[in-house]
Amino acid sequence: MTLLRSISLIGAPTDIGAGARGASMGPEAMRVAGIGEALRARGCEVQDRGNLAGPSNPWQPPVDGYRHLAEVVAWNQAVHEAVYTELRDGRLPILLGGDHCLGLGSISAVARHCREAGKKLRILWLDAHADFNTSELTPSGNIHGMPVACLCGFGPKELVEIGGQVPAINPKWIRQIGIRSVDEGEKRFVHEQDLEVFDMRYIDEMGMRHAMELALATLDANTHLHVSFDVDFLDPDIAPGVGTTIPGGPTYREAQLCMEMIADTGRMASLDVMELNPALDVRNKTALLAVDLIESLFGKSTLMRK
Ligand code: HAR
Ligand code: MN
Ligand code: MN
Ligand code: MN
Repeated sequence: MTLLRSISLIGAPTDIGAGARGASMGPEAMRVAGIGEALRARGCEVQDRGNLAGPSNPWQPPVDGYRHLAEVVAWNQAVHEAVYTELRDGRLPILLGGDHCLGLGSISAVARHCREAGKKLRILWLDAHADFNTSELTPSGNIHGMPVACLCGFGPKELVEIGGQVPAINPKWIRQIGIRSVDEGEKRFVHEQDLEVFDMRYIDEMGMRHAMELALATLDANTHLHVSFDVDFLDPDIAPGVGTTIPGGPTYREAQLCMEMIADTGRMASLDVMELNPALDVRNKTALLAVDLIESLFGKSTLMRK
């Protein structure tokens, strides 16, 4: 197991791309839930870089299919630089969101790092949503529903160009897990671009184990595995603290297995923890659950098996 053990926590306190206010409080809720201490207890060296700064949320309606585009660009530029710097220094960045529009800044930085380091990139997108909308397809204009499309080159110039190279990634590098809410036009686009999706129907029929075996099948020793964990991936019964709850998500055990199988690969080299909304949580339980699952991502249960 060659897990990177030098970790940098990066807070991105904004809900600029979301349809509900409150994900801006996510980074602090994760700290209060003990993310730093939990990782140190796993033997990691942890630096908390504090919070990035960016524009406040003006709470305006969409313009030409995008809400808050200029502010989303500014936040993503800050995230891109911060994540890129940590990777360049050989560290494992954990981005504490913040809404999922910031996956664009984070993953474009990871892609840039992989290009320079000659690494193969695989992205696990754990989410109830495909986040594959464009300004024509979106029902809301909320950019947290668009980061995957932007990474694949479909979006406004200012966003798709953040990592330097357009597109930042190839759709073939992505595996989506837990998907159960996709808009009509978005669905067609997911098929058109041939995203590899293990939706809840697949997980119901084949089980989390089989889904993850396939999702992780093409990793090799030269692979950088990025995990983008949208907390709304989890069933709302166990994780109510998100802005867009969708019933029928993975149970506690299914989510643990998913994280454990990722840990077993030893290839995870960067992580986003997104969409946690403390304003909608109950006594910080969703943040505590996220910390518990992140411990598994860093191998907490491995000693029990081997
Ligand atoms: N698909 C819907 C939209 O585009 C909802 C997107 C919600 N996205 C997140 N992140 N919460 O996954 O508006
Ligand atoms: Mn590296
Ligand atoms: Mn998402
Ligand atoms: Mn989501």
